[in-house]
Amino acid sequence: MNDMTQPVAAATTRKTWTLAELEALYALPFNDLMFHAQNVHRANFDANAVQLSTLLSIKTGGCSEDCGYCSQSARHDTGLEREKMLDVAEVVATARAAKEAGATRFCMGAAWRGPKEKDLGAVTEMVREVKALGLETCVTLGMLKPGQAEQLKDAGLDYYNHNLDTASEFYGQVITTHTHGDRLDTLARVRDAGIHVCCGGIVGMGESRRVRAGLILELANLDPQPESVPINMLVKVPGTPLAVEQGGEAGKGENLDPFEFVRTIAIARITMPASHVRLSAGRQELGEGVQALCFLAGANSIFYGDKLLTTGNPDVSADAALFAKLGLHTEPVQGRRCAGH
Ligand code: SAM
Ligand code: DTB
Ligand code: SF4
Repeated sequence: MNDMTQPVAAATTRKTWTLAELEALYALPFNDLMFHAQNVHRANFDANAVQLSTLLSIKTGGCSEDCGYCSQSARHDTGLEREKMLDVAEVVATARAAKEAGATRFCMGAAWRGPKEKDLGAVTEMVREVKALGLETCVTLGMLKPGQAEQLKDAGLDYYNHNLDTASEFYGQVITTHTHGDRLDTLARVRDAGIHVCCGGIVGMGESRRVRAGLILELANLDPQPESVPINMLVKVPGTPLAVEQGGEAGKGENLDPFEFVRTIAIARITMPASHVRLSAGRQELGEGVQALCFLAGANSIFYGDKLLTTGNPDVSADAALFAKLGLHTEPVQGRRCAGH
């Protein structure tokens, strides 16, 4: 492990991490871990710049999968109405508003196990039109079949979001309708098609620290590493198994200690030095102080806009106020700082 008191060089070569190294990072005194993460962050990025992505659910609810955290599974009684896919014009209007509000990337999510061919045609049209607005494009559509990633690439897609969600050893306790291996297959298809990979996970699902370390290990050892790494804090949606099982009553389960969340961000930053680490779901619950610690730990991206997919997010004015208080600024498109600058 690096000596935390020494300056850190910008990431030029990759390293394969071990579980023992990640567990050792988790065990560091909090201040030492933060210092280490901040050193890595400053060697690779403008330390005060944050990338803004806006999310839109283009197809909500009725999903065949049984992901234990998800409001959109048809198997969970969350009160969410199944909706049909949004029109292209509605999506483009929302993307235009997101751009005007300051977002640089627009992420379109669909509650599917994977896209059917006819659905993919509509999504490729959305990608083309959103890209034409001058926004980076991202979609998250579930598992892809051979050839589908290429169709998205041809439409100009920049990023595909597909999370590992949790370490392989814990995956079966959260999701049973597809496997961790299925997720890796889709990630390989995305990579092979030349699309940037957005891949992260969720913490706060009752997993152990070892499982959290295992998730970050699996992400960091992807080769190449994902360009974007969303780290979600579980949002406990009443009616989902994970909202109930951890504490009896929905929404009343024991929450992950916020410092453990900040540690996870710091370790993602240290192990994936050139990736954008996104402070994702759960920001409303974390509050301003913990979010500030996350930025100090190396988070340099957020979901920006009043809604995530189906749940709330801090509103745009609250984020503007927080950025002003912290002296943060928005990162322009392609704002990654090159080594040596
Ligand atoms: N159906 C697609 C899939 O599963 O990849 C795309 C949409 S899915 C909602 C995208 C990601 O959102 C999930 O992989 C998960 O990491 C995150 N997510 C969903 N519900 C969440 C919740 N309640 N709390 C935190 N993160 C959540
Ligand atoms: C990701 O990692 N988090 C986003 C995005 N990728 C698609 C979704 C968060 C969803 C939170 C629960 C909801 O709003 O439904
Ligand atoms: Fe469906 Fe995705 Fe939700 Fe799983 S996370 S139930 S695949 S929408």
